[in-house]
Amino acid sequence: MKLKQLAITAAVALATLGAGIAQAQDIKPRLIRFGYGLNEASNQGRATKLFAEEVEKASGGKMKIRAIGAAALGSDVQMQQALIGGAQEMMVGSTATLVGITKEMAIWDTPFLFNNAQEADAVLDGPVGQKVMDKLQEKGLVGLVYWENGFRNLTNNKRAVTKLEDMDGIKLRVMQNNVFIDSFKTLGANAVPLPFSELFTALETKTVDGQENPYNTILSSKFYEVQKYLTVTNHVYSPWIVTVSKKYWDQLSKDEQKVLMDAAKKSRDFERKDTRAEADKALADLKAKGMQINQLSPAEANRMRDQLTRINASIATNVGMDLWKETQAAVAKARGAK
Ligand code: TK8
Repeated sequence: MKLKQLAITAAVALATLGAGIAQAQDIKPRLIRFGYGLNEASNQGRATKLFAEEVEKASGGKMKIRAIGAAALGSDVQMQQALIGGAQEMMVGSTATLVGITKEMAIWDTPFLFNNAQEADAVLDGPVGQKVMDKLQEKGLVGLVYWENGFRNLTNNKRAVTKLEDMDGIKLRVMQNNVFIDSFKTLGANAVPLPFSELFTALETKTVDGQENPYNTILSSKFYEVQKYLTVTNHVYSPWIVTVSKKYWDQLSKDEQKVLMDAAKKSRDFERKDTRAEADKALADLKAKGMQINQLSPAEANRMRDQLTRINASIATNVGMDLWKETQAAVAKARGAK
């Protein structure tokens, strides 16, 4: 009798313990490390924060985003490798830095591909944008949405660039991909590929004379502290892309995947609005910070454009002629739709 009772007590205790463990596992939230390159006080940081809040809310606290900015988890390229290997779950970064992994991403680096943000939204959120994004999967990444990095503009410390010839010999940091290197070589600059995380120091120590990025980034990364001249070139529209490690994605339930996807879409809509509002007043802000800003005359803008579009043929060859044509058709459609 006594022995039987003991056995029952032990069995009950064990069962309780087991249930306790199962419950603890249920409650323990999924921790998702989400890395990005810019500061917390940037359009990238603000949208990441919103994404984190949405994920936490929609999952009832079962999924938690640990946002880590300022490239503290590494440069774009390093984080991409960590995602592929499964050592990090999520990130947002430039499509341009993905070209080494998925060559089709170079389509977005085509100079003057989009005339305005509405064309970019239509093409990126449409079938062509999806097709390029889906190419990541075979390389171990899942793309969720495109955010706006924005139209890129030129800054440097040497001289005000008012004509093509002013680019001569300027040591210009570019993103690590051949389209950017070729673009700026074509313009006469000395193009130096560098990760974004090393850029401020490179400018400060005068390892390079200049760089190109959207107004928002020139502001949030405080490039105005180390750059005197800004030339409005709008030479290319840069997207950012939110990606998930495929190894991690495949472990998630359909519901969990949907939480991430829905939150990503909300963050995209927020981010584009926020970025555009900030960009609208950024020139005045940068001027107030002491930058000397100049527009190109229409004639000089055209000369630069002519020069830059010479690399189109090589982009088309690299991404494949079919994708090139589909993209051109999608842009034409977006342009006609207005
Ligand atoms: C941030 C970069 C940045 C990009 C660059 O990690 O490298 O110049 O514009 O936004 O992805």
